[in-house]
Formats: sequence, C-alpha cells, structure tokens
Amino acid sequence: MEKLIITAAICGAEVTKEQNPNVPYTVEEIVREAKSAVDAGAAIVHLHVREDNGKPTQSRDRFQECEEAILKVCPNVILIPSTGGAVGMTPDERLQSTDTTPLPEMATLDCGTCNFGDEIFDNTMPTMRAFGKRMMERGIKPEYECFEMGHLDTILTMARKGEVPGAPMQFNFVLGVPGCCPATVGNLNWLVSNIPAGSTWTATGIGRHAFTLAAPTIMMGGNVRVGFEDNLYIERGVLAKSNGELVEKVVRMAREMGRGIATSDEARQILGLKPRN
Ligand code: KMH
Ligand code: ZN
Repeated sequence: MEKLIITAAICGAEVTKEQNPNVPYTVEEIVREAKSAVDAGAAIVHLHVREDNGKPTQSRDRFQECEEAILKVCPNVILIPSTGGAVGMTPDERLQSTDTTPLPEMATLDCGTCNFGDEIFDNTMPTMRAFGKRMMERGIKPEYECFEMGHLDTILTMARKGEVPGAPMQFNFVLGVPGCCPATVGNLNWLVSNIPAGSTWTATGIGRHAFTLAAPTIMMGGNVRVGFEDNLYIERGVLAKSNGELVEKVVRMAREMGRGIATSDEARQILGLKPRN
C-alpha cells in the first residue's frame, strides 16, 4: 500500500472563532496553522483565506500573500487553494485563487450543485466547464471534490468529453455535509469502487465523522483530510488546539494500522505532480 497522504484543511469558509478560537483568520494565524499541520505530518494544505475580521474572501491578492507567507516557513508543502470559496460567491470571484504566481500545483474543483446546510452550493455545468478549462489551460491538477454520489458520474462524464483534466484523477470524497451524502463506509466504498483505475483518492469526514471515516480510509488505501474546515474537535466535546493536533491523531491511527506517512515529495509522486526540485 502507498504511504498515506494527509491533507490539512486549515481554515475553510464557514467555521468561526466563536466556534473554536483557534480558527485562523489573519495571515499570521493562517501561517501558524499551516505550520502546525505540516510539522505534524501533513503533506498538503487545502487553503481558504479570510479577511482579518474573518470574512471569507477569494481575493487573488490575499491568496498570494498567504501562500507566500506559508511557503516561507513550509517551503515544500503542496498547496491546494479552494475554488469553492464560500456559498454565494460568483464563479469569477472563486477562480481568482488560480491567478497566483507561481500558479498552484493543484486546486479544488467541486463536482456539482448540492445542499450545504441551509444553503445551496452552486456548481452548474457551465461553471464546472469554465473551471475545467482554466485548469487545463494553466496546467493545474484538480482535486475533484464530490459531496454527493452523482457528482462522481458528472465529473467522469466531463473528463471523458475533455471538459476537465483527465487521468490520473484525484478525488476527494467529502462525506457528512448536512444535506449531502452521509459519511458511511458503504457510501465511501461505492464511490471508491467507481473511480477509474490509476486514480488516487482522499476521504473527508465532516464533524463527528472526521475520524470514523479516516479509519476505514487508512485501511482501504485512500488518503485522509482533516482540519478546522471539516471538524473543530479532537474528541467528543473537546475543541482541537490546532490543525496540527488533528493531523497528529491521524498519524497515530496510521501508525497503529501499519501505514507510513507520505512527505510532500512522496505525495507529489503518488499524485503524478511534477517533482519540485
Ligand atoms: N466552502 C464550501 C461551500 C472547496 O474548497 O472547493 C465549499 C468548499 C469546497 O470548501
Ligand atoms: Zn474547501
């Protein structure tokens, strides 16, 4: 089995300091959280950015500032900026995270519209075509985020038509968002059974499912995402002190199950990215 790639989703667009005071907003806080995750064993940081007051933004300049600051202290980490942003943002607003210099190695590409709590996360076919075109033009590898079973078929059909980048594809199955696909082993197994041979995949369990989905994922040979974007607790009723603490728990679980942890360079090789140096 390949080594385990751990992604830390350090910030997200929905969670707040009121829910956990360690959620990062400022550039300094975002760097602090990225470093804590990388030091603990994360090979990848999935990045959203905020204004200093916590408002989610997809500003190209804010991504540039945060990415430069993270890379100063974690020079080898793989950054996956969000093109999902926050519910209600326009496609053009969301795509700004693919405008940074240097271009990101990867970016998320959300694979369909879905309920998202009380809101609707809007990803129409034209939006997804525009995002796929942008990533093909710029050589950015998408991480295909699927929140629903049907999202997988949607994105595989688009890849067959050449509307989004094709093999080798990297999927992130985000399970347990209220209103979307539940975080069960059966659902995960169905999704994993239906990806093309040679693909790679990650699973993200939302809220209390963070670690109950991580365990089967480690055993099934997938990769794991954790972080404040997805879950604020290290255990029932206990807030996590940092993203690093959440990553450390996955590292411990993997060690117990006999799976090694991939460095960022090893993750580049597993994901089919160009070597950094
Ligand atoms: N904030 C969510 C509505 C992504 O990063 O691409 C969408 C999201 C997905 O977080
Ligand atoms: Zn995200």
